[in-house]
Amino acid sequence: MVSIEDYGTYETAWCPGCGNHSILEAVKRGLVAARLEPHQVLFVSGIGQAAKAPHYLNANVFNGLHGRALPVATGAKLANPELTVIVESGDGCNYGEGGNHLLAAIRRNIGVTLIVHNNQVYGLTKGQASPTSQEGFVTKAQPEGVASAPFNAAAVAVTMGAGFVARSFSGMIDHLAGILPAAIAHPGFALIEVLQPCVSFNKVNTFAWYKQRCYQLPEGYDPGDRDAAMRVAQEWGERIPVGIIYRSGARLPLEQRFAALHQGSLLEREVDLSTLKKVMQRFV
Ligand SMILES: Cc1ncc(C[n+]2csc(CCOP(=O)(O)OP(=O)(O)O)c2C)c(N)n1
Ligand code: SF4
Ligand SMILES: [Mg+2]
Repeated sequence: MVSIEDYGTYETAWCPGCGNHSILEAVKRGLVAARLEPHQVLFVSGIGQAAKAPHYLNANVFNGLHGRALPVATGAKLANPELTVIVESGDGCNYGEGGNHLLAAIRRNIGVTLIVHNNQVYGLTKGQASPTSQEGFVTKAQPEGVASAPFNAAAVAVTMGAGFVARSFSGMIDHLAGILPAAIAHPGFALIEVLQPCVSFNKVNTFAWYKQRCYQLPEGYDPGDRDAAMRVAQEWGERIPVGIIYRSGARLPLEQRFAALHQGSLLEREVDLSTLKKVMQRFV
């Protein structure tokens, strides 16, 4: 039986007090709760402090380019649908440079779980504004304060009909560990946004700032009610809801839509080199 030790313990390069430490712990606990062995899981990440998280896990890892984790994860899932594919990266990586890939993943409904560490800043590159930085947030690169309105991923995901949309907070390890197995079990694209402090470069949205605001969705909340989910997803400010905001199994995942893939995974197929050569000849 899988245990938390199977996922290893490694020295990290994160600042003491960074929310990433708790997220890493919650992810390990969530994988164990999902009864997944390390060899059954592939983590794909981009570049950033959050994107280092899979480096500290004993599982399969592909570390791609900044903003480009989702296309790699999509390819991996199509080639081997048996694999549990998880993308883990930051708000800059997934909502900025990789923003269009996020929209494509939702539209395609690829069976990948996306964990976004949202610290509302670019941590690795030392504190520039990210797409989720709040208006007026002052940085060395934005000395007059951020002029753009922040990106609300949960609201966008619900609007676009993503089948699993959740939010958690690095200060709630059990909460996040509880959501992860549900996201992994969801057939199709699942988004978990995790709010986290960056103690070095975000002195506004601190641990206390999130702790004061984050509240768990009440017992009777129905994540199947899309209108309610639209309202909840847009709530941000003095109160920030955490939990499974929206869940719907209405759409088939991308990896189940192609007739060619019904004959077994690409991974298991023989490579027919003679046919491949004939195809290549046409381009000579
Ligand atoms: C194509 C490309 N553009 C920009 C960068 C520089 N870069 C690396 S990490 C990063 C931002 C990281 O922010 P985020 O994704 O929020 O992660 P965090 O460090 O906050 O966890 C940027 C802009 C890069 N490495 N590659
Ligand atoms: S700079 Fe911020 S995000 Fe990076 S390790 Fe330090 S606290 Fe965490
Ligand atoms: Mg960030």
